[in-house]
Amino acid sequence: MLTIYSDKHRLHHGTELKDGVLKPCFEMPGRADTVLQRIRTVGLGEVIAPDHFDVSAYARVHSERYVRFLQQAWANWQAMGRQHDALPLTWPVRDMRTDIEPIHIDGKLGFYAMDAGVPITAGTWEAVSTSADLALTGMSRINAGANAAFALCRPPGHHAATEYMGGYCYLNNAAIAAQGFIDRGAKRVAVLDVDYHHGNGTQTIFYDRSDVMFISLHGDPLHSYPYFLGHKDEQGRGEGLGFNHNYPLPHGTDWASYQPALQAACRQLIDYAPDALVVSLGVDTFKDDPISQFRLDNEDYLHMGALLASVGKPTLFVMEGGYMVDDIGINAVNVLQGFEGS
Ligand code: OKP
Ligand code: ZN
Repeated sequence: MLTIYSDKHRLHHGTELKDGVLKPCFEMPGRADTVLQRIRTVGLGEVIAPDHFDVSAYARVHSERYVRFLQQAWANWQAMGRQHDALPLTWPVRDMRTDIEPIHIDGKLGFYAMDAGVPITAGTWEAVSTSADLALTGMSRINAGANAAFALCRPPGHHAATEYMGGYCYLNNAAIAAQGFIDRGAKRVAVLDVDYHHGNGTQTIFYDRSDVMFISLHGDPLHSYPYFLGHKDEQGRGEGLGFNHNYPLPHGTDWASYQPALQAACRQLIDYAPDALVVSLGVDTFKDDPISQFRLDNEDYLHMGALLASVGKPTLFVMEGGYMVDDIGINAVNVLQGFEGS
């Protein structure tokens, strides 16, 4: 399988507010390095650099003012004489106003963020725009006839919505790629999100649409981040009603209880008959993941890949989460090898 990768992910490495303490993010450069190393070890296939895309491709699913904010946030932060990572601290909850964008950078950060897990640093824009380009390059290769591709994205994207970042995510790589397929003539595209965390950003972006189906298997939001979206009764709205499917699963879910949910999701994908499938591939469902609560084991990811292949559609894999750095390479590449039937 073709992999799209860039070293530019290393430009982004920051701190997050976790358990009341500012710590290095679990989402760190070593993650992508480990996956790339595994790809080379097993000889998965060619590894290519991304093509460059215009920001207008990102603005197909994000607002223009949000993309501009991401581009300018570090400069605005630095202009205040600050040197540490830019992090939000004040949010417009419930009855506060969201119709006026603040001018002060602290106001902008809260306005465009859902949590304090999204540090903006000097290299963040370069890394996140390149990450989106990886997904777009994979999309364009599949559009040109490839059966599958793996965009080794870092930072991940599935928590980022039209106008906000969150949970290590800035630009929604999977959504940008799905929209890319539509913009090149696809009638229907499906996004299947197997990351441990609900893909709130992707769901929200396509919630009113029937041309992009979203299906997510994830830790029940009653107990797991992102807490405020991902319940079963979220099925889409208007035109999009019936084109959003959530499978919230309990703590301790292992392959025996995960497999039937994935099977059901694959049946829905087959019935929908999309022109292309985008898989938001998080492997934080692993038993030893430091921030998640499922119990999948290394070889379960081979079965996951085989099940995804049974959908029988051109498939773009987009890297999302997975924080047990020692195993992220084995687990992610097992999905790709399982998909290829090896
Ligand atoms: C990202 B992905 C607040 C952020 C809490 C939540 C984990 C984000 C997971 N400080 N972190 O879905 O793997
Ligand atoms: Zn995750």
